[in-house]
Parts: sequence; C-alpha cells; structure tokens
Amino acid sequence: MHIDHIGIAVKDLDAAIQTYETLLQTPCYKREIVESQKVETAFLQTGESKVELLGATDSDSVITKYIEKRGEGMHHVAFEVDDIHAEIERLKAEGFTLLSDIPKPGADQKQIVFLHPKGSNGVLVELCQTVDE
Ligand code: CMX
Repeated sequence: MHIDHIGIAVKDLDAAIQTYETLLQTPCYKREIVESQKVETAFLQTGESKVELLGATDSDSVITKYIEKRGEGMHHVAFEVDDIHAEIERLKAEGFTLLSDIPKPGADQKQIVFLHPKGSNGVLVELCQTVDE
C-alpha cells in the first residue's frame, strides 16, 4: 500500500482550489463529480501523492454531514492497493469494519471502498485501485 491521496472536505470548492494551488504551487489537474457519493472532487498532485478537495453536491451528501458536525478539514486517507478484493477479504478477516463488501466507482479512475473510522483510530480510510476506463 502507499498513500494515493488525502481527502479534504471543503465548503467552497472554487475557493479551496485557489488556496491549494497557491499552497502547493501546482494547478488543479482534474475536477470530477462522483454521483454515487454526491461529491465534486478536485485533484492536485504533490510528489507521488495527491490532495483531493471534496465539496458536497447535495444537502444529504456525507460531506455536508461531515462539515456540519466537524467543520472543514481532513476527511480521509486513501491507500492504493494492487488487489482491492483481496484486501477487503484480508481486512475483514482481521476484524475491520468495511463500509461495503464490494468496491464502488470513485473519482480519478478508481474502484474504492471505505473502512469505518471507529476501527482505525478515528481516521476514515479509503482503499483504492486504479482501473482502466
Ligand atoms: N473521519 C473521521 N470520523 C468520521 C468521519 C470521517 N470522515 N465521518 C464521520 N465520522 C465519525 C463521526 O464524527 C461520528 O463520530 P461520533 O460517533 O464520535 O460522533 C461517527 O463517525 C459516525 O458519524 P455520523 O455523522 O453518524 O455519520 P455516519 O455514521 O452516517 O457515516 C461514515 C459515517 C464514515 C460511515 C460515512 O461518512 C461514510 O459512509 N463515508 C464513506 C463515504 C465517503 O466518505 N464518501 C466521500 C468521499 C468520496 C470520494 O473520495 O470519492
């Protein structure tokens, strides 16, 4: 596993893109709506990893709920894996709570699955695997 990206929940995606473009001195290279998650994402490359800015597209998005409860901030850490199905089985056998047994389409050509933050010291962990489009 390696860290693919860090997800940051933001209220205003346009403003956050400007902030992180200035901070990282690199342009946002992709914006993408993920309908199934009710989020709009924006990606910036930093070294071998990425920052994923996450804005809600709907009032019942998990990002809306997250910001209402905890404010803007670090939302999840995503680890890239070679075989997401094998990792799901391995982590289930180790006692982790997976939010789904089946990977779902995420942004940036990924299949994704989440581990509940209660089982990983308060951090929402995403596993992702790059897929061909
Ligand atoms: N990081 C850490 N803790 C989190 C969290 C997060 N991102 N989101 C919620 N929590 C905590 C809450 O603070 C709460 O803690 P307490 O019980 O101590 O108050 C607990 O988890 C339960 O939270 P909740 O508000 O009741 O929310 P739900 O249980 O309904 O949902 C979660 C929480 C993690 C299951 C849900 O947010 C989820 O399914 N997330 C995965 C999907 C997702 O986040 N998609 C957006 C990213 C999409 C992408 O990258 O493409």
